[in-house]
Amino acid sequence: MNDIDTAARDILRRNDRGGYTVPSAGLYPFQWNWDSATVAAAFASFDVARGWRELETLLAGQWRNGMVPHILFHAPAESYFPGPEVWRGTGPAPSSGITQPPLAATMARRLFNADRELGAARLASLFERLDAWHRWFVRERSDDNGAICVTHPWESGRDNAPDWDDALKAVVPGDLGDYERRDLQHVGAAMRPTKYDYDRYLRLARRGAEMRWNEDEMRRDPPFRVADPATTFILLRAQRDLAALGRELGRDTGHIEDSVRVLEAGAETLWNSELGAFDARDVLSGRRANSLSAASFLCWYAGMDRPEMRTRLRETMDAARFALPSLSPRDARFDSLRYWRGPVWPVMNMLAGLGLREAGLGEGETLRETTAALVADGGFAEYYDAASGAPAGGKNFSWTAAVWLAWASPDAEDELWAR
Ligand code: 2M8
Repeated sequence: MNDIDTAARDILRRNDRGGYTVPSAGLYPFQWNWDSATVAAAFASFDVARGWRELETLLAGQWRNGMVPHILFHAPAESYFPGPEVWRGTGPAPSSGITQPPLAATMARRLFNADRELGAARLASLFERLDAWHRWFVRERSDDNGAICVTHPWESGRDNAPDWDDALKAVVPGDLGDYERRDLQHVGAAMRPTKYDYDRYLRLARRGAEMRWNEDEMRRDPPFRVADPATTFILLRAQRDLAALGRELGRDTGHIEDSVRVLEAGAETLWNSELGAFDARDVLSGRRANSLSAASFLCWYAGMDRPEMRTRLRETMDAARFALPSLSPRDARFDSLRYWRGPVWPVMNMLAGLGLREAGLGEGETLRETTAALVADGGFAEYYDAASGAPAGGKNFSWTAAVWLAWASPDAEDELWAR
């Protein structure tokens, strides 16, 4: 254990609200779905039971249809907008009405590897919930080809990625009345999505709330539905991991293995031959986003490989001062500071890096070293400016501390990622 490990554990303790970890005090004062799953992976190194608790708290928010919300509003907080009064989630606890990329099963596998006896006991009650969530994804978010879609940019976790720009033009914000963004009280406007984006985020949230998040109703004439490489790759990986965990528990996993094959075929349809990379596709217009992004490089994490992707990776790493930028610096829309339009995100580096390592590609180690240096120099930032490496966004950030502990630290226990 090194000094940065100690500081990272301290952040997780400080952001612990009792059974769940907030991403960052003030800026994000609730439980976020894929942040929590990342935090659970970090607990595998020093408090396995607490890691399971993180996932249990998250999955306790599951809706009857299987959806696991992207935010659970466990306790009131004034420092964030839009809160529960906008979302009006219909699950067992106050929540949003959309989900986020399903990292939980993969991170549960790391916890399981850390203590198999405890893992078997804790997983027994979570397995069905994870399975139901993954089934919900396939049922409610597949396109006709088996790729997984997002119905709100926030559902992707990559909120203002250029992947959604074209599709968002079809969302008419209408009269939203006055609303006050609270994110700008915590971080500079140049780091955040624009008002143009926020108007559309809000319209989509209000539409869902008005329809009481009834998926059948929302699917009629949807304003936004985009097949997302990151969510597709993450679900594909999560299904592989859930099947492995299910076999450990002696469960029937045939339907999960079938789903893996459908998702693989779905992911193939995200190939953009002009770009030479996996890319988002607007299901409503059929148009491609034409973005070579960090999402494209999650193919190895999903167990998929393409010679062209290896070339794109090398080109992107050559063009970037700090890898991986969330968007290729060669793209005209690249912005080194603005959130998901260029900056380096440790969580994406970890997922891409794990896949690269499993595929035997040396770039995985380069990503790990770059991430470790960014954290060592800049602290546990939400993300890092892709041009300068400067820390950006929120401070004392849980998932950055978690990525350090689970993967970037020289003392991270790599064997817990064994598959
Ligand atoms: C960011 O998203 C939230 C909305 O969900 C926001 O900006 O208000 C994203 O980076 C998302 O991926 C992340 O889970 C969340 C909390 O860290 O913040």
